[in-house]
Amino acid sequence: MMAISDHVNIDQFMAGLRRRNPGETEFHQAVYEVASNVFDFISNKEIYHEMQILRRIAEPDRIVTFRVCWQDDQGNIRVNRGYRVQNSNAIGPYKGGLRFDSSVNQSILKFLAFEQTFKNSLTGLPLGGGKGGSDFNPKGKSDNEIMRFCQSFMTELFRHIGDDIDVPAGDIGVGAREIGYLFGQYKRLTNRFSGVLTGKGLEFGGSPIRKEATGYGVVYMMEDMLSRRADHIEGKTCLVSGSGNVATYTAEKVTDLGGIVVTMSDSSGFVYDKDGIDAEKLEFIIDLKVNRRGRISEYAEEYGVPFYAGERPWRVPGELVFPSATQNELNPADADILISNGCIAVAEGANMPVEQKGVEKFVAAGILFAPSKAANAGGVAISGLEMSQNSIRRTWDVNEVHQSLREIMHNIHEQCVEYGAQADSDHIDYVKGANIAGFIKVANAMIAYGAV
Ligand code: NDP
Ligand code: 2IT
Repeated sequence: MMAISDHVNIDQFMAGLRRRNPGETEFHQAVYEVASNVFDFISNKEIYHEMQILRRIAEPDRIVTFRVCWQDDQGNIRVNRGYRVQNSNAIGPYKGGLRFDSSVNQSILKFLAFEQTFKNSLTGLPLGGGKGGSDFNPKGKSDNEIMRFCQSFMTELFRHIGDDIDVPAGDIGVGAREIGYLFGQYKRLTNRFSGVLTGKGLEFGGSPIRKEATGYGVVYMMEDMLSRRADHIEGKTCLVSGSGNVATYTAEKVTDLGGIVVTMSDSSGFVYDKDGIDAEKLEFIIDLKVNRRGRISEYAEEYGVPFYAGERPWRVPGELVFPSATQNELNPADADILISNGCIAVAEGANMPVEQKGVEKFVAAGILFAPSKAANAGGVAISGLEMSQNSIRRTWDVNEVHQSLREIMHNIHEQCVEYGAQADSDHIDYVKGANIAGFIKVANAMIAYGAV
């Protein structure tokens, strides 16, 4: 057996990872963030070194890529690339969303599948980690084009998934409409009605609260962090970015709890409504984004508030910050501005929305900072409960599922507190807590399996 001092250090580990995965910057970023905590934690735990646990989690079990050929409304043949990254099924079937966005590439999906592995572990449910999607750009496509694309995508993907194998769900560009088309095609190809996808419509096996779960969960995480400091959301000015699934239900729950959401955004800019985006205005946004697939600038026209084209909301003063659009949407300079404008807490709704150096600034400033793998785990948690309901062929009551979401988020908060507690202060390092708590369960399962 190697002596501990012979093990690679984090710089050597990262150099190897970069060499094996050239150009995959998002993947490097996500692995580094976990490794920087895990290396410390395992420094005196020989078995994790001996079994090469982190090295193995950072090498996906498999990656499937495939051509997705479809016809647009003009009859043109179009070609996109489909992917499924099956990162780890150490503690359950691969589980994670599908993203349809022109930016999708292997690096982004590997980072998301890697993160998902730890996030799913934090939920306490038997869920492995995966992610998939396509560089297909849904913007401006007709309903029929979306349907044809989804059918073609599933015509290859169906070979690689299954209710006990790999269970995809939504992510950017994949919502209820796309899940309906994907599930319809899976059922047609296999003649099986199973829980192979989550986020399904309530009429065909979907779970109550799944639609709301990610956003609500993010706010519950924020509530728990604040309540540890005897503080609360009520009366606080809140900045939300994005106007999709996560952002919308984050805004809804913040408003329910008495917070004031003053910004929302999309990929073209942000709106600033100093009076607050209340429940009625949020209905407008849901209709705009889900039904009419319009631009957030239309909100500014409707309510006579400013729209800032090409900008993100981070220079608006706010106490609570919920980045809920996409990765790396908040940089270290934004973090400086937010800190100097009185921000007290950040909960990441999107996956890895804050750049690593931005995270370090928030943590160093003593800002409460809930990383995505903890804060946005409510969505996949309710996906896990959707799988349970599908397995027993029952649908649970909405209140029961909602209560479970609350408990799961509370439990995630407690795990972060346990593993993120600082020896010399009362401050919790939620980033460290989430990384270590998420790692342990996966790592111990892998040790039990031996070298596989
Ligand atoms: P949606 O597609 O519903 O919404 C995405 C939102 O983000 C839209 O407002 C979109 O604007 C905006 N956006 C997308 N890309 C960019 C960009 N490059 N710059 C600025 N804005 C952008 O996706 P979700 O709400 O589902 O996902 C948002 C984030 O949350 C992602 O990081 C996702 O991985 C994460 N997440 C999602 C979960 C879920 O259950 N859905 C669970 C956990 C995390 P536009 O309308 O212009 O495209
Ligand atoms: O990033 C995520 O956790 C999701 N997109 C949800 C995954 C899921 O399987 O519900």
